[in-house]
Amino acid sequence: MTIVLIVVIVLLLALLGAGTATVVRRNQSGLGGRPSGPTITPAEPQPDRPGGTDVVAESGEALAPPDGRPRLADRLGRAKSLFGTSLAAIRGRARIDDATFEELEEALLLADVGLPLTNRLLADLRDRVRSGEAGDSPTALLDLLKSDVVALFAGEDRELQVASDPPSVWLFVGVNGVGKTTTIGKLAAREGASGRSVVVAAGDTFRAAAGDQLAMWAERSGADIVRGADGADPSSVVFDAVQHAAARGADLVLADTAGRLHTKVNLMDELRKVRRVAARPPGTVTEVLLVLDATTGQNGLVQAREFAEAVEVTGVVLTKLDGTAKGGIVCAIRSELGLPIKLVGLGEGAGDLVPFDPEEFADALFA
Ligand SMILES: Nc1nc2c(ncn2[C@@H]2O[C@H](COP(=O)(O)OP(=O)(O)O)[C@@H](O)[C@H]2O)c(=O)[nH]1
Ligand SMILES: [Mg+2]
Repeated sequence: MTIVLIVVIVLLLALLGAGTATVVRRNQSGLGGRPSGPTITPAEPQPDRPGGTDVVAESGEALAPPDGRPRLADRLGRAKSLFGTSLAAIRGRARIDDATFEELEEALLLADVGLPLTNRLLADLRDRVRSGEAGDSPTALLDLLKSDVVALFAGEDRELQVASDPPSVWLFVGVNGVGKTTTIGKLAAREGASGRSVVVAAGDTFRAAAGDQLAMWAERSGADIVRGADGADPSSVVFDAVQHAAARGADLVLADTAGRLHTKVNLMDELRKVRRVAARPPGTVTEVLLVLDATTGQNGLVQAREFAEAVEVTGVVLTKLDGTAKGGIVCAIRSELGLPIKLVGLGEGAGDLVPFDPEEFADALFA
């Protein structure tokens, strides 16, 4: 009797599964001739990766080990030089007066700190100057400003969370071109190298090339990829990825999503659905990371609010900080959105993603 029941259940499960994850492929990225169901490409065994640390990026350079990661200070070239020039002028002044504050205001606005935060920072500095904290030294004034900048990020939890019961799902949201897929690729490499087994979910089924791009990153980092046909329901792809992760005991599902749909309402509805489905047991959504492009400056803040309202965003990944002269956007994001900045993108390579470190950031800008 029990055996009959088990057989019936197994048959039922097999039938249910047939509608979704139909094909399990090995050793190919699923390009060309794909059937309409989601495709799962298990990771290649990585014989050349004892310990899983020696991943080679496309450019051929080895992934930076955790202690050899790129430093914010080295990659903030443009932002540093713009802000640095303004600061040098202020430091060169003989005393603190109205003109000093005007110059500082201009420097902060130029760096994209944004008007509300600039006003707050300056008001605080004026108070502190009045109470004699800076003496009459512009350099001491800048030191106070630097400590205010660091204090902006105090108390934020920048740790990426995992559930006690795997698989954990990290969902990536944000408009087209901000760097979602690239960030997932970098993280798949990083998490894989630190010993976690990773499944990436190609949830951007709106753009034909998005799945191929993710497949390339998955292959490089040794992660499994689950993808659907172009135009497939992204939530079913993410659902299949979670099932696949659970079945093979993987720790982490990194889920890509579309950044554009026919309408914004469609997109937000879709993201809410993806989030709901990803959170079904055995999956636990522990991170919803909003990816923002630092080079879009204040415009990014408007998009950010829309995404934050639609899905419970747990943190921000700020990409392309290497490509902007306006490093102050980091401060604006923190103060306007109240979200922790968890990761920063400093380039296109697999190793170019670092945890955000406020002290290092301030040191670099105020150097
Ligand atoms: N310089 C730089 N380029 C980046 C960074 N992150 C992503 N990109 C590039 O931005 C472009 C769009 O990235 P993609 O991941 O496709 O964006 P998505 O549409 O949000 O998935 C690609 O050319 C990436 O190589 C970064 O931190 N620095
Ligand atoms: Mg993408």
